[in-house]
Amino acid sequence: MKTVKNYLQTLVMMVLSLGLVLIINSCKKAKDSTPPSLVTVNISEITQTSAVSGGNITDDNGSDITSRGVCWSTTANPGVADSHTTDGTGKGIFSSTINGLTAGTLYHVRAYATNSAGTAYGSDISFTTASGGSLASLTTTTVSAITPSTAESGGNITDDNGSDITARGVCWSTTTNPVATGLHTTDGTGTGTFTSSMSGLTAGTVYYVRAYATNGVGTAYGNETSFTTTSGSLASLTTITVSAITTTSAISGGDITNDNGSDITARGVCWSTTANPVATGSHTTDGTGTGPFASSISGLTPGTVYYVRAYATSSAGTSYGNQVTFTTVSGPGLNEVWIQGHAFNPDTITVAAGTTIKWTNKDVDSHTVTSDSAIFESGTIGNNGTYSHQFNTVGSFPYHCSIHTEMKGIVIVQ
Ligand SMILES: [Cu+2]
Repeated sequence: MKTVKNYLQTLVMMVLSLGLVLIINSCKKAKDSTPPSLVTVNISEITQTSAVSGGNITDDNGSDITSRGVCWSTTANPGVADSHTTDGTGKGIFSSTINGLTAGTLYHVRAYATNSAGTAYGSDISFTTASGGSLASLTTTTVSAITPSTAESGGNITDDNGSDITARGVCWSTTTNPVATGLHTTDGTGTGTFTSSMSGLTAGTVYYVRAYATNGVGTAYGNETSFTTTSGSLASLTTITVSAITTTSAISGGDITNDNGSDITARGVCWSTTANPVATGSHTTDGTGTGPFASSISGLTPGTVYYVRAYATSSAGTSYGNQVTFTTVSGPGLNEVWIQGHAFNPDTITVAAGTTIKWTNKDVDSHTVTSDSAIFESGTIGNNGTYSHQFNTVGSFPYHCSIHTEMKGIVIVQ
């Protein structure tokens, strides 16, 4: 019995040991079968020859990380057989500096991590190193063809120094060292000479000019040169005699006989009830350029003397034609009714809703403005007295004088 019992005990022990070995082996195989999990860190600090990346090993999947870093290549999905860094061991985030790159070149990068199960990679990230070469070499062309508002210059790009010229021209300013982000021309691409036309200049003004050339490295400038725009002369013009005079409007205009070297940018007539009207006061705007033009003057007061001058503005300034005068027709103005000679003038007035109409009694006798349907009532209006009423409702509103009932008028509101 004892022998049998010992035999059974030994058998049980053997079975249990075998099971334990099997369990340990299976666990060990499970651990060894999975490489690490990781991602590639975005590229930063890109120069012509270097960049910074790295990785984040989120899980070693049960087996220690023995090697890690980034690998790179000019083709997709680089591996550890390609150029690579070695940046320590273990899980977590690590930074990798990539050196020895070529300027202006597309590279692919992957982080890698190695454990006993093998090497795993993060996603493929690509970037391009900074352009090679250096700023362009160029000179500024001496300024010529100077007028009060324009001038010509240009440049000669003698060398792009290894990076294509993508923009070129001249820039200018009334202060030294003009830059291409200010006033500038854009005159094509590439090396060689180019001409540039500057415009919109002010007469009799000192300007500073530099040619510029932009390549992949940045913007370079040629030597600075300066010039002074010629003094502009004011335009020569005459004022056209006033015609078609009404109570509130008239027609005039001007004739610009010579711009004297500076383009006419604004023209018209200006007017005032005092002498020597100026273009900053009441005025029309009637186009640009030389030659005759017509101007419609409106918004005038009836029976009033006005002074008119044509004006013309160029970069040299604003000049004026001869002064003419006229008197608007005496009578009721816009939205006005005169009570005159025992009659309403005009007897029919048409206005937009919301308009206030003003009656003025020009007679020695007193009158009234009395609505036929008692909507409005002025009471007695003496000599030179006035009455105003605002008409907000659309319709026809007949009225009369309650003292002289034969006097009739009508207000039509639209
Ligand atoms: Cu009356």
